[in-house]
Amino acid sequence: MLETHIDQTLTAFFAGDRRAAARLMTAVENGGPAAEAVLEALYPKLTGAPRLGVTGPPGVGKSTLVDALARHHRGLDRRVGVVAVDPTSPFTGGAVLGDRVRMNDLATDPGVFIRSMATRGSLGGLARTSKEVVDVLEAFGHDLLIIETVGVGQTEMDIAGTADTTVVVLSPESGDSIQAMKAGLMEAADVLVVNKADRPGADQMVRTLEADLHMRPAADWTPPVIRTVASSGDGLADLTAAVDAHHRYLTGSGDLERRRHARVRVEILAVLRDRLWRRAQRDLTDHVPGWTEKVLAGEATPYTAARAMLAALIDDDPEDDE
Ligand SMILES: Nc1nc2c(ncn2[C@@H]2O[C@H](COP(=O)(O)OP(=O)(O)O)[C@@H](O)[C@H]2O)c(=O)[nH]1
Ligand SMILES: [Mg+2]
Repeated sequence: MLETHIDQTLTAFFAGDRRAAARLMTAVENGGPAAEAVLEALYPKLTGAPRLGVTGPPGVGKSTLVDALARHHRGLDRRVGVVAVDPTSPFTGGAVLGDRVRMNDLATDPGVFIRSMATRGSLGGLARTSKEVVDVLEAFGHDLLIIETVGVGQTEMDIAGTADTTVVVLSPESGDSIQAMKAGLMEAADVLVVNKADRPGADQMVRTLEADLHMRPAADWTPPVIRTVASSGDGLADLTAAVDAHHRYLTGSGDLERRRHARVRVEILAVLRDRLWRRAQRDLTDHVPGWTEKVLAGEATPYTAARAMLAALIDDDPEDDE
């Protein structure tokens, strides 16, 4: 996006134009200098609105639950922004469709903004820029941000780093299939949900989870286990109450501030890493073949080569950075 376009789009965005919001999210997803310009302009407009992460294995009803939560908060006249991170389709490289098509009534509600993102090849989890996309939604004036991700492997930790409160969703059917990821999921959970409570096995699942929680060392916050039927809205009020209670706990204990502190720290390091990497790619690529020859000829090691290139990069005038 060109600079003049960025300025025009930002003006439209601050006037509440949804298409401008979508364009800014695309710019942010594409990364590079345009993304940085957008995020820098938005940063002062961040409100600190609560961020709710919803994660868990595929098929447990996360999207249905997120829809139901969004409707619930709309009923309280809150504006809701949703980022749904979907596994990348091997065929299109895009977010799996179908998921968002369901949200018909929400899609036409100006108080709700739903953005789907692909995971870009990583195994489920947060797309690298999803935090920045949430920033755009927050600066747009949403009162609540919800991030839905498929929980596999490292994701839970990612989402815990992005959200204030992480809701881990399971269903009676997830039983055995979740054993492998259960430890990670449970560790990330601030609130546990057994969705599809209309299905057999829900009570057993709740008991198992509660027993697992009792095995954990005592902590100031023990995740409550909530039963929901996302498709009918049963348990939604309990879930909202649990999330609110967790938010009060976070505020009262100082944890919210600590989490946000950690988030900014990670953010600074990520920006630094991106900038260093961009400069390295711009300024060092030409030197790599020469060093490769030297290493192969026994005149250098990969370590002396990297050290020399890094020293050259740092000695360069930082003013020529774009
Ligand atoms: N019986 C029942 N089905 C549900 C419930 N919640 C979601 N589903 C269904 O489960 C399937 C997967 O739901 P979805 O929200 O796409 O799951 P996700 O992959 O975790 O996002 C869909 O067919 C939903 O209609 C529930 O509480 N009870
Ligand atoms: Mg889903």
